[in-house]
Amino acid sequence: MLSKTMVDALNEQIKVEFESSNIYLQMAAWAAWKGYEGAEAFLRAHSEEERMHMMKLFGYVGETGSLAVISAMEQPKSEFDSLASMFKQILEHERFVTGRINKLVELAYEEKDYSTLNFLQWYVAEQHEEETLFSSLLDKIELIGHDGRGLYLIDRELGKQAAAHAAGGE
Ligand code: OFO
Repeated sequence: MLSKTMVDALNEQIKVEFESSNIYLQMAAWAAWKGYEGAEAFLRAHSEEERMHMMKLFGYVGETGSLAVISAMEQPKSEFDSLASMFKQILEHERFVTGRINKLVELAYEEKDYSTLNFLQWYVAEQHEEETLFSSLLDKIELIGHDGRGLYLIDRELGKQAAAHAAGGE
């Protein structure tokens, strides 16, 4: 049985993951609107991944006999200056999510809630992976993606990553 503080914190994280999914879906719409097909596919896939992160939490809260609660969500931003600035915002957002996961881990330690601590390890590893992915993509965009040809290459790379992701099934 989880403490009320822990259930509230996990429900808050359900909101964060759901919002992340919406943020990336809205970004996919912007990318499609601007003609970045690769970025659109990449962001759609990432939006699905965030939904899976949310569902994992939703499942865990339910399994422990507590009530998962879906809260009202912030409307995501729908316009961006450029692909580079959008990816900068993604990296910042992922750093924010890492901070939230770290707070949950601290709470689980404080409460000696070893089940939740174990459950959260998956998110700790996932955040490390995502920050690494987005910071390397941002480096590439900043290196080659500012003119038409560079943007074309970046968009193609994002499309390849989305296809590899779909083939890998994760
Ligand atoms: Fe991309 O963040 Fe979920 O966990």
